Amino acid sequence: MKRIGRIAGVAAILVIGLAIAMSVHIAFAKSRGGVHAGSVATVSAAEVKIDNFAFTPATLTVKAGTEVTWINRDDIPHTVVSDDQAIKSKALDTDDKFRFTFTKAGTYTYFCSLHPKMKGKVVVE
Ligand SMILES: [Cu+2]
Repeated sequence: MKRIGRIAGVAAILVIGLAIAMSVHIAFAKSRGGVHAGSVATVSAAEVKIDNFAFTPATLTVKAGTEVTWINRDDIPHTVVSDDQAIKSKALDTDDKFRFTFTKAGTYTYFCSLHPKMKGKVVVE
């Protein structure tokens, strides 16, 4: 429980930090006469849930530049490892997240190294 409390604390600090950074950025952009095209990067995001020994959605289709977050909603650890090992998470405990930004189009198949029957796919357009 102690460890979970510490992780939650760190996560809260990160979220608060991000919120401050974003509001500062927006305030700065406004002070310059509004947000013009290109001043704020368009970041798209997608999420894959890990639950009951499965990745959901099993096939995720995103645009290049998308940050994908895997979140483990299972009560046992899982990993996210691409077939070519280029993407490799640590063991994710319950509610742990793993993020990867896909910059190149292609089909990325992955699995859980702890339970190799768990497979998923990200299609980057
Ligand atoms: Cu697993």
